[in-house]
Amino acid sequence: MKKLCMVGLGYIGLPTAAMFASRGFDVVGVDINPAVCEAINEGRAHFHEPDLQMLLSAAVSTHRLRAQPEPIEADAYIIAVPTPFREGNKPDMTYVEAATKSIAPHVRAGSLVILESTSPVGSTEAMAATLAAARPDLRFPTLKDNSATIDVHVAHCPERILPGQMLRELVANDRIIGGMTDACSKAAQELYANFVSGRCHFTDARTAEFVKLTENAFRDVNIAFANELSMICDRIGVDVWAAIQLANRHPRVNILQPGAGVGGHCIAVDPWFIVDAAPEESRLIRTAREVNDHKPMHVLNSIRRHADRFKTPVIACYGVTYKPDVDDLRESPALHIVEEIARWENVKILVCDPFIEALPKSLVANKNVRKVDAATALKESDIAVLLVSHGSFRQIEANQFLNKVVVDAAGLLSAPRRVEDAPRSVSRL
Ligand code: SAJ
Repeated sequence: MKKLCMVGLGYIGLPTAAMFASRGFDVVGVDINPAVCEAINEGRAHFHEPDLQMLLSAAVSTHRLRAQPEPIEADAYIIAVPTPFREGNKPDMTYVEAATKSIAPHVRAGSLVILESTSPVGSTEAMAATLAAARPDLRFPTLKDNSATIDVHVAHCPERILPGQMLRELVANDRIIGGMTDACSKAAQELYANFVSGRCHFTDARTAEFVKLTENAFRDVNIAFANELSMICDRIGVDVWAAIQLANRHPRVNILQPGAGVGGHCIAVDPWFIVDAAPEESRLIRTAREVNDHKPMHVLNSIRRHADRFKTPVIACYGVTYKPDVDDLRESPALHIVEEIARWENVKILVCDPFIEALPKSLVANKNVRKVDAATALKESDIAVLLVSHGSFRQIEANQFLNKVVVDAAGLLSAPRRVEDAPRSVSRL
């Protein structure tokens, strides 16, 4: 049985580790967070993702996956740790560096080391150099010599899976395989062939790093276009959702959806890695980031205008996660909006989100904020702020908001079928 060491058991590492275990690998997952290791060893996923719990339970109960704080000797290592940014929108590679150093004593001739974390161009090379410095007894690849004899294969194979559809995409998506040398690419492809049914595309490590950043920057720029349209439409009094829907009837137009802003740990972060590498040339990518980062403020201004018409408004906020149908609050623009409203005087806030069990930590201290179900939110609020289009919210009939003021940043009430279904006052953002 092949042994795999997965460093980082978060949103990418855990599903990937469980998938390898399901294909017969002996998987040791490594995480610096003891609570994460404990949950996994009890067979509990520490976040919600469709079918993950089932896959994990099977992997743990068959002893094919276990979690611990330290790496061990293995045939293959995958590093899937966070790559956030720090002040000045500069990439923070400390987790990748620490993970690399932690595996260095354990790699041996024949090992394969893969970096899956989304990383700035040059990171895989830097990872190989770190390993080489720690292990002078082994030969590591360099980008300069494709045919050199090496002991350890090193590659960048960026993850591309979409939260909410991770397990399906893990298997079905094409993969970019960026080996430091051709032999490294081949070794990495052989590993992923154990479960990937999509195609594996070979390239070099630097191109693979850039491709991944480009994918997320593409999405960010396109969401920024939609968000900019929404703010223009708000000013000129056009329903942006209807306008986009109609524009998309053109065979070569495919505009994405506006929203409360762009959240999560990927799209809102990765474009900065490109801007950091080539600031003068990345004007569009930087502007897109700025447009998307400004969108929550635009939504807040609209809520403020409506709230000012009430003495003590009760504001129901629908959705706090970073996107629909996930329980992930990381960099959530919706949560940021609710946190801001909670600072206002003389407002009461009802938070309604079927994906969270309790109020997020950042809101618990606020006495004017309560977590409620959808029925209570509807009954007790003056203003409905629609922030995330969770599936259950999409079932709510527009006429339920008839006597309310609505700020719709999620497109939930777009183009009501009958005019009489329209709320008393609605701002579509
Ligand atoms: N959003 C919009 N309008 C849209 C689509 C998304 O406002 O039309 C918002 C979402 O609400 C959310 C943010 O953008 O706040 C990001 O959501 P997302 O679904 O676009 O992407 P992520 O961050 O969940 O996952 C992305 C994916 N990348 C691409 O689609 C190019 C995923 O495939 C990557 O694996 C992931 O980043 C990652 O880990 O890099």
